[in-house]
Amino acid sequence: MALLQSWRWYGPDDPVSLQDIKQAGAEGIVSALHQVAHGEIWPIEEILERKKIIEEAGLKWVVVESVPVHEEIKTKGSQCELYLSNYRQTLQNLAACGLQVVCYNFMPVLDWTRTKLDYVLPNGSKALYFDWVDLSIFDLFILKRENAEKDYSEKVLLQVEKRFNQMTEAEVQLLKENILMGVPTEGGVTLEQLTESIEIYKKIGFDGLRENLAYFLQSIMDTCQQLNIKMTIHPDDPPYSILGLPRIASSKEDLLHIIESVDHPSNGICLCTGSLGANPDNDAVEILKAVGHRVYFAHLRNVQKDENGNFYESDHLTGDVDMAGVMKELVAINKQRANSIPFRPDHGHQMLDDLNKVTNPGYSAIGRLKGLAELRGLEMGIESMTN
Ligand code: CS2
Ligand code: MN
Repeated sequence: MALLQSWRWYGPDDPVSLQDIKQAGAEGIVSALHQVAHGEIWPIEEILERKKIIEEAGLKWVVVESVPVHEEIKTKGSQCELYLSNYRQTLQNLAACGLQVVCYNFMPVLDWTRTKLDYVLPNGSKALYFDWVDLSIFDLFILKRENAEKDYSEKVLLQVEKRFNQMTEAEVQLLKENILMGVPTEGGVTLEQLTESIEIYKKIGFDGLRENLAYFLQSIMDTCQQLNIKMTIHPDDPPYSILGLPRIASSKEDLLHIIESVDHPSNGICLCTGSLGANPDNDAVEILKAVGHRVYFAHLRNVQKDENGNFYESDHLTGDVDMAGVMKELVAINKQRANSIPFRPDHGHQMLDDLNKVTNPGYSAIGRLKGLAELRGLEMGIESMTN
C-alpha cells in the first residue's frame, strides 16, 4: 500500500483547478472552508457542498487543513469555552460528512512567517525566504516592539540599520505585508492587533501556552474518540520563537511532550519536514522515528539554511532535510497502517508559466507538480529496493 498522494486546494477560488490537480497525479485533496470565520461552526451544508465538488472531479477529500484554533482558545480567554464547544461541533459536522483527519496549528497569532515571497533562485524560479535581518527590521522599525533588540544576534543588529536605510518605502511596505499576511483566503492581522497579542502572550509564556494546548486537546479528545477523528498538529514555522511570541511545537522534545501530555491515539501530528528543517537542531528523520506512531499526515518539502540561520525553500529532494531518509521511514510506518498516510508536496517554487500568473504564495501549480512527481518517484524507488 503506497502513501496517499495529496494536494492542497483552497476551494473554488483557487487559481489551481481540480482538473490541474488530477493532471498532477494526486488522488487526495486537502481542503478547508476558508470562508468560515475563525472559531465559527462549519455548517454541514457547506462541508457537503465542498465535498461534492471534489468528488465530482473524481478526487477525494482526505484531510481537513486547517480547522483554525481561535485565539480565545490559544490564550484561554474569557470566550474559550464557547469556542471549544464550537470546535467540537465542527468536528461532529466533519465526521458526519466522512472527514476524519484534521490538521491545525497552535502558533500564536501568525501562521507561517516569511520575509520574502519571491526570492529568485539561480535558475530563475522563485521561492519563499526567511531572513533574520529583514525580520529584525520589521520588529525594530515597523512594529517597534519594546526591547526587541535583545532577541537578535550582534551580527544581525550590525546590519539592520544599514539595510533599513537602503530600503525604499515600497520595500518596507512589502516586508510588512509579507509578515502580517495570513492564509491567503483568510486575511492577516494589523500591527496593532499583533502588538496587543504579543502583550497577551508575554503573560502566558511558554509553559502557559503548553497548558492551553493540553487543555484544548483534553476538551476535544472524547469527541475525537467517538467520531474516530485524528487531530494532527502542524509544527511551528519557523520552528523557534519570533517577535517575542512563544512557540511550543518546534522540536522533537516539543512534539513528544504534546503527544505524551494528552496520551491518546487521536492526538496526532502532521509531520512538516520543511517547517521542522529550518532549525539546525532538528533532524526530521530522527523526529519521525520518535513520533511516527502518531503521524497521520505529512507535508514534504525542503529548506536550505545559510550560516546565519536564514533559509529559503529549496527543491523537494535537495536541501537540509534528508528527504530519502524521511521517505524510507514514512514508507515503513505506512506499512503498519490500515489506511495510507496522506502526504502533500507542501509549497513549491513559482516557475515556468506560473511566473506570469497571480498565484497563492507557495501554492502555484507547476512547482508542486514537480515536487509531487519527485516524491512519488522517491517512494517508488524506495519500495522497489525494500521489496
Ligand atoms: C501550511 C500551513 O502553507 C503552509 O505552510 O503548512 O499554513 C498550515 O496549513 C497550517 O499551519 C496548519 O494549521
Ligand atoms: Mn507545512
